[in-house]
Amino acid sequence: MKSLLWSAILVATVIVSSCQAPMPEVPIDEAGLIPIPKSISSTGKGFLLNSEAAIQYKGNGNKLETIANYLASRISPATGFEMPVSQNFGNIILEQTSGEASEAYQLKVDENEVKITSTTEAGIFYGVQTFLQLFPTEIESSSVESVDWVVPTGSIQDEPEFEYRGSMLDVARHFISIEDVKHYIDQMAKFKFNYLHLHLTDDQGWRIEIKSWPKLTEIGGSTEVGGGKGGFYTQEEYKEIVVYAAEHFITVVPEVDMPGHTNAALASYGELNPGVNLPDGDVSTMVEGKIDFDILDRNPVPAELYSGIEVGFSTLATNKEQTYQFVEDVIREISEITPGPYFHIGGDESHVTEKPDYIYFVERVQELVQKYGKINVGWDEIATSKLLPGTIAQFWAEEENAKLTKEQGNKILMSPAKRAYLDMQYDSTTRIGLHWAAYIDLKDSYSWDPSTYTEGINKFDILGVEAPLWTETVTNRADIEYMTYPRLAAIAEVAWSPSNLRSWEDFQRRIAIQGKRWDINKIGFYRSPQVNW
Ligand code: TNX
Repeated sequence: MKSLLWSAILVATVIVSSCQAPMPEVPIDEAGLIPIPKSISSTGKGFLLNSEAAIQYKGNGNKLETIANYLASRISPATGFEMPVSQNFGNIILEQTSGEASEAYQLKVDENEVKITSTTEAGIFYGVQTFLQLFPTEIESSSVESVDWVVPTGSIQDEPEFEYRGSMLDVARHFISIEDVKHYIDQMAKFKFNYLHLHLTDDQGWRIEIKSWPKLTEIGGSTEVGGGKGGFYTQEEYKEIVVYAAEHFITVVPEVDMPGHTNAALASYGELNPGVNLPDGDVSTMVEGKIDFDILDRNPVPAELYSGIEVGFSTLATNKEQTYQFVEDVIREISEITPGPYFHIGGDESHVTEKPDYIYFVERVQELVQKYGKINVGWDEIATSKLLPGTIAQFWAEEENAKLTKEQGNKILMSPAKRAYLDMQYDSTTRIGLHWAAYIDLKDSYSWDPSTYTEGINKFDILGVEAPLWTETVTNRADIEYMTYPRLAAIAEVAWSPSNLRSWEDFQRRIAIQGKRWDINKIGFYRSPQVNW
């Protein structure tokens, strides 16, 4: 009996002491962190999260409580722990410190306590993402898992290389539901992206309610590539996306593509179409079967709705005042519901706009965007016109345009199609996607450096990096996920981490750990043969 008691005590002691000094699966500097932080130092022990764990937030920011609740909501489901949030106590501390505002954060984990500090709430949110990636992958589970929730100890100092880290969703070619956009935001946030660019209009669809021009969505929103029923966001729904994104420290950048890529608008309002060129002074009327060019010019017929995927055939009439009234109304209404600093005016592939008309249009529209308090962004072609100070050109195709941007003293957003386009096929067998720019497997999206990619363009000319997902061939959430992951994680690291810390071999190892998380999240990512998943 006595010996039985002793052995029970012995077993209990072993259990308790092994709980007190748990070892993590891997040390902190071998964890699967993406993007890789600027500096990591390991102290080689473990922090065991148990049912007593609590989150404490400190500081003045009014979003700190939201961040703390977010962290709790990411930990509770898999652990089953309650994770109370308060300003008074907790062994997981989120602290906003005073000092110059920066996205940098520090994360310190010791055996008893976890502390995340930053001078900004955004920085704390990034620290939270890093902390979550240090947990066993089962933390992603939506139901309770019996796992030792051990986090490796040590400290991390981190800050982003580029201030703009974005992805774009083309909701025009195929409409994307609010639920799918939110789901995309959830994933972006995990990799510390901070801008979501919404390509809201194109030849095949107009996706945002404009109250002063209601037919844009009534008619222009009624179809999509392939002839489906399309769709659009009401202004209230758009605001809902903006708020949801902001809760994840992501700023929405709305794009209205013009003067090309405008067939949906041209189908909604005939008067936006260029008329037939009038012979000088011709005021002939429609008599005896002859066309009245004057009337045709004032009232051109609406275009047909379009559901194909060719580009470059449409243009707004750049020589009519009515067009600028239209453009101003659109910019005003969208700017009013967009708290972020940027408004994207498109400007790509306007192949049927005469060059001087294009330049006149882009210059005039930039002024309108500024009038409503926003900073212009446009595809790289806009650099062929005079850019206003502060206007950003988004490099996708023409290096020459990137150079023109720099020469004008403006900054560049890097989205080289050969590396950053999420709609390119991985290889010739990929079931969807295009390949006009390149086949892009994971290594291609990872192994490039924005600061050296274009000759003559260096870090100081670059605002950041963005990965666009064009949706000509992408029709649902499964398609989105298949094209986006794992490549978006590579782009996240390209945008966040300094190039001297990046290594493809190490990324291969870390992305495989990320793949386990995606599996648990039921994200249907592409299992690139370049990785041992
Ligand atoms: C080019 S990228 C486009 C888009 C297409 C995309 C398809 C850019 C500014 N224009 O209109 O959707 O290629 O990859």
